[in-house]
Amino acid sequence: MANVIQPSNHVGFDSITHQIERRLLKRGFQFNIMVVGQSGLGKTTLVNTLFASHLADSCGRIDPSEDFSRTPDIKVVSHVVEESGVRLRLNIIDTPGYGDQVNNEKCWDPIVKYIKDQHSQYLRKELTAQRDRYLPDTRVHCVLYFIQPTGHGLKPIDIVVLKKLTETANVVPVIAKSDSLTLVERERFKRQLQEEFAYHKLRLYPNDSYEEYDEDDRRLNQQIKQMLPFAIVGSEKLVTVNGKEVRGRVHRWGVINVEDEKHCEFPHLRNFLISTRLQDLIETTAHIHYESFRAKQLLALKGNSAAATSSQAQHSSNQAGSTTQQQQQQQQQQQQQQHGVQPQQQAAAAAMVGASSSVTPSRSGSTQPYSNGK
Ligand SMILES: Nc1nc2c(ncn2[C@@H]2O[C@H](COP(=O)(O)OP(=O)(O)OP(=O)(O)O)[C@@H](O)[C@H]2O)c(=O)[nH]1
Ligand SMILES: [Mg+2]
Repeated sequence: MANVIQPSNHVGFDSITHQIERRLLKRGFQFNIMVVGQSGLGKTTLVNTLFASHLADSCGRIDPSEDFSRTPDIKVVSHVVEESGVRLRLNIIDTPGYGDQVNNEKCWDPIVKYIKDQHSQYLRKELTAQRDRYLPDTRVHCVLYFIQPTGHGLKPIDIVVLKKLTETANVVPVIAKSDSLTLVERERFKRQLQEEFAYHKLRLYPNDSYEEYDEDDRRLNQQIKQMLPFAIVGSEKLVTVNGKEVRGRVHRWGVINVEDEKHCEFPHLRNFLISTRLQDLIETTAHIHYESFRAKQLLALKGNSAAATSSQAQHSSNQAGSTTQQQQQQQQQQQQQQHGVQPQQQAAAAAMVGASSSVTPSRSGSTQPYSNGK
């Protein structure tokens, strides 16, 4: 490694961080977050609680005469939030709850497809000849996965959906509506879920395999893993507690203050998502999930073009083979005229020529594109 030289006078290149900061502030940041889980677990409500503003319509039924109105399709709400001059473009992807149909097979497919579609859109833009300097990023940076507060561990549908989601995105699990659990139940449920995550080998966020993580990052990741899944409570309603307006849920016996960490872990989740891991979620999406998608797609593309070239080669070799076949037949006819060979024997010989001529070129056709690509 080159020697590090300390200049004797101030040169000024230490201002590069400010220069980068100014450029980044001008450009702004993009964060895409998705909420996934079974019906009625408070996904839409949490989205609005998280960013302290009404961003999506919650679908709870207020008037009994109304129909149950649920989030019907995948809905993307875009907002720009600004704090101390930092502009954050926020895409919130609210998904319809699943799991309450008679047949729940593949009900999560549209959600997984949405995530993959964003990756393929980005890849397409990246591969165009004249691409934009900054590609619009719609890749899902974080999936908040809602677990029902049953106290009995994961349901089979949770395991299936979590497996699918963790293959394509950063997944952060949360215990929904945790106000229905006592503190002891909540802790026990959390430990049980952590054991199940390990047993089913679910690669949840944070993923230690990311090579950019140093010792400190890995230590922090261990602490985060101990806290997952966050036991949250959501509410859009403002209530007055000690003369202060807070987001909370009013019960006969008192008020749950969503913002109070003694009541629930919503403040931990918000702190984790927005204050400490926002950049890491964006970066790991690009470097782990998108990279693996990109590599798979490009290898498949290469494989397809190799197959196409090989079949083309085979086709032309077959043509060459049939020409040879015709020549052979003519020769044999001449021989027959000379030596009196039977027509059946002639046909068998022609077939053999055809077969052998089709094998040889196809071998070279399939290997060539790979060596070209190297
Ligand atoms: N007790 C309790 N109720 C909640 C909580 N969060 C939301 N709710 C209520 O649960 C009901 C459903 O909330 P939504 O946010 O519409 O649920 P959802 O998961 O978006 O539902 P779908 O779109 O149908 O999947 C509403 O009446 C909410 O007020 C919570 O943390 N605790
Ligand atoms: Mg909803």
